[in-house]
Amino acid sequence: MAINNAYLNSVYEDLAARYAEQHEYLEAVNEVLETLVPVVESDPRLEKENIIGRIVEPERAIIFRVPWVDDQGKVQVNRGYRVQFNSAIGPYKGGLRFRDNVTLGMIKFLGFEQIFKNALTTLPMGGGKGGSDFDPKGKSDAEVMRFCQSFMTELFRHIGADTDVPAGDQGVGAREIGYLFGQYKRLKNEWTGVLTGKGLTYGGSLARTEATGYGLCYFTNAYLKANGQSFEGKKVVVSGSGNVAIYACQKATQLGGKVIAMYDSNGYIVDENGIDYKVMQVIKEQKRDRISTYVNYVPTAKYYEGCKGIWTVPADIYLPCATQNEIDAESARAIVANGAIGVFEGSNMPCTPEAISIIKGAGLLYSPGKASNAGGVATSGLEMSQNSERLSWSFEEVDGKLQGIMESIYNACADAAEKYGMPGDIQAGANIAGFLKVAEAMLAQGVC
Ligand code: NDP
Ligand code: 2IT
Repeated sequence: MAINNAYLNSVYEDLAARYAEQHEYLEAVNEVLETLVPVVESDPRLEKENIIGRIVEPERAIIFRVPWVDDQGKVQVNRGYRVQFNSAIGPYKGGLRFRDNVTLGMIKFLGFEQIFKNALTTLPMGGGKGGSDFDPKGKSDAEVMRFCQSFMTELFRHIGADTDVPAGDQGVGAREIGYLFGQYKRLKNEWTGVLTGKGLTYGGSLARTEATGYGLCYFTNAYLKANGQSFEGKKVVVSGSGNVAIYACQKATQLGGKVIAMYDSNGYIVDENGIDYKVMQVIKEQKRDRISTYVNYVPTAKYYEGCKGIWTVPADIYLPCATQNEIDAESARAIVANGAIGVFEGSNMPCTPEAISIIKGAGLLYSPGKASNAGGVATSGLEMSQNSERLSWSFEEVDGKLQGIMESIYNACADAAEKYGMPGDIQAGANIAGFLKVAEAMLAQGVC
């Protein structure tokens, strides 16, 4: 659908013609530009200085070959990416995704989202993202290590504690960050906080592992509270069973909710007694196994093959925490039919544009990932601060700061929505509040 402003529409149409195959990137750009109409109309500098035309193009995109040797002695080749999207407010910052479906267009969508998310945290971080079409699933530790060493052997020349600070995302957890950090240190002969999500023995921050899932629940709690609701006694569906999902499950439970369903890419489990995040930690973090094995630990749970059915499980609160476009129009209709209170995004862009319209159109609460999942990168920012001052803060200190940041992000989104005439629209508020900070910095820095 055309964007209701000639300038915004022409920027979008130009991108759509140029990058037709990068559909996730175009989806992410369209979603932001649609909500910026009142902002562009109220500030002529944005068009005059072509801020929109500049912000949608990455400052730099690096694509490289990643050769590595598998356990059979065969040479494998993957593609590596780092998109350094915007450095107006701080060094590029954002995760690395290792999954077989990774493309340049996917990394560009994630990097673009990261610009606004990082701005919302109030910490000085620009936007970036990277990754590879290498999937650690089913690989041995030695294969993952050789891959990570090869990946970093190229990436190291482009990053640095004050230049670009990668972290984890899908397929990149503590193990991968460890191997990447070891290789960076060896190549540079320098110990710096060049990656976040590090282990606690070498500069990692307490609460970073939990941060995205906890942050999602802190944000959701603030949003629910503003609408006279809470997690107390509510049924919750959490999609995914990785880093974000596991700690969303823990925190939602601590806040009084009951998580009754979760999935991985093969299928979903349902347990009306509440899912035990500790069992999920054992299955996913220790054994790297499939969610179907949950029923062996907890016999009251049931396993269903395939993912889509999870959205038909009746619940009050839906927390998508797996991947992009996991909620389509049909799933959104099921959520609405279930009488849900709202959908609060833990993953990046989990709802298709049609799904968002259906959810918002039915009057449900809706928060976009760039606001509600910002706790991960915010805590990465806190890890950078601790590395710079050569100190480690306690779990309580980091967790307390995280909670404060998530509440302030909710307030910033609500305030921006109100100010631009869309009260209660947290989606528009997130885009506008994130955009304004970056745009002001770009205007101040001239044409660059
Ligand atoms: P993980 O790799 O730890 O977990 C990903 C989970 O999603 C796994 O359970 C995986 O299943 C599932 N999944 C992936 N693709 C699909 C699919 N197509 N259909 C169904 N399930 C799928 O990643 P994270 O938990 O770190 O990331 C989850 C989401 O949160 C991503 O969108 C990420 O960008 C976002 N995010 C992550 C942050 C972080 O700090 N880690 C911060 C902010 C956002 P399987 O095991 O079968 O692959
Ligand atoms: O999408 C995200 O915000 C992340 N994967 C976390 C990025 C980070 O730098 O901690």
